[in-house]
Amino acid sequence: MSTVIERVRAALAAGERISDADALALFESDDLLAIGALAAQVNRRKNGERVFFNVNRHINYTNICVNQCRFCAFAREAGDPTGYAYHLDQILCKAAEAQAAGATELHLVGGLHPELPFEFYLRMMATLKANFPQLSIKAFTAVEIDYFARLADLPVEQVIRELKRLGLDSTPGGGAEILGETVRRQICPEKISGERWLEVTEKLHQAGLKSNATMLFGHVEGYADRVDHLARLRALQDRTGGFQAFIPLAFQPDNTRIPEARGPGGIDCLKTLAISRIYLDNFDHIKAYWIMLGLKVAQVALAFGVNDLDGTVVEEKIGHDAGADSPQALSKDEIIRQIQAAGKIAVERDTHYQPLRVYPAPAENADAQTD
Ligand code: V47
Repeated sequence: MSTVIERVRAALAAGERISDADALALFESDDLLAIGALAAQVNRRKNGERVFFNVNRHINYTNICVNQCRFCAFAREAGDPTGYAYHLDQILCKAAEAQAAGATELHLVGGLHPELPFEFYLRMMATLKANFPQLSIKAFTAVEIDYFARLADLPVEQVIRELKRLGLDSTPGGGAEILGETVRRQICPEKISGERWLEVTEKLHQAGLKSNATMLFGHVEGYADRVDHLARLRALQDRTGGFQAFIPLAFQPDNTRIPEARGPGGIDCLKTLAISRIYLDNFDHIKAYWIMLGLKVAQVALAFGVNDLDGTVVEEKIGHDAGADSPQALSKDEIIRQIQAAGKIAVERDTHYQPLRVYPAPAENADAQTD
């Protein structure tokens, strides 16, 4: 009988996608290096030796949230003294800093604030775009978009249309957590269902916006839940082609309400990234979000099928409130150094993965080349 590694190798050689059963068998396999080698091969065919990064800035405009997800150490209930909501000028100030630091993208997400009206988000979008037309605005998860629609009593399609008209360029992949309902009920019972997350995401794609997809792993879910999550994403991507990157998010347990979970170890992180690369044959980009993985695991992941080391980030709260021990920010030089030290070619990208600048290995890199 063939092992799963042989079956997957044969499927990949024949240009076939792997089955859910084989994805599950990969998760259950201990052969991390063989899985990694297969993922690296798939990635090399798609992306060669290039690894993308971007110069971005995260802005978490509020931590006040009507949902109290058990995995989240960032959210605060209204009235909590440690709750905050940035004024528009604070957001503009951070955007100005980002632009001055050479950022090409703003990543804006926040809690579901009970009082801010939809007009606030429209004004935020319009003002950011008017003041910083060169910055690409990646903002609002499918969960927030659904919330805005309910707040304003508008169809989701109209919410998306208005945000896009005012400057929304793409959306991040948060809020997906684990899409299956059994786990979702345990870790985030008040959040929109996995079905709804997929439905809103499909509408974003239909409106011409690209988005990402995440998966929060290493808490109460099992391997079958991860495979089910990946299967739903692969099916949606078959229909829309609207996903740019898949980002597995390693659960950080501190200050959360999942006391039984400790977060994934390095082997689980690498295996999950590698299997995602192999299974999600219709995703071009697998991103190592170093904030949650830790920089060392994120760098090693570049040999396990990953082709995006995300960005400079600058101000991260969601992972650090939950105990992430990664730095708050990375400089562009440090990201390039990490990628080059992994034997790869660092490529600064824009939001849509257009190369902006290529940094080959140091020996050939007397001067960075422009693509
Ligand atoms: O949706 C919350 C996750 C997400 C914890 O699209 C946690 O490019 C780990 O989506 N441990 C927000 N994760 C972050 C996110 C993201 C990050 C980077 C890039 C992109 C992108 C998207 O963070 C939430 C949730 O799934 N999260 N709490 C925690 N304790």
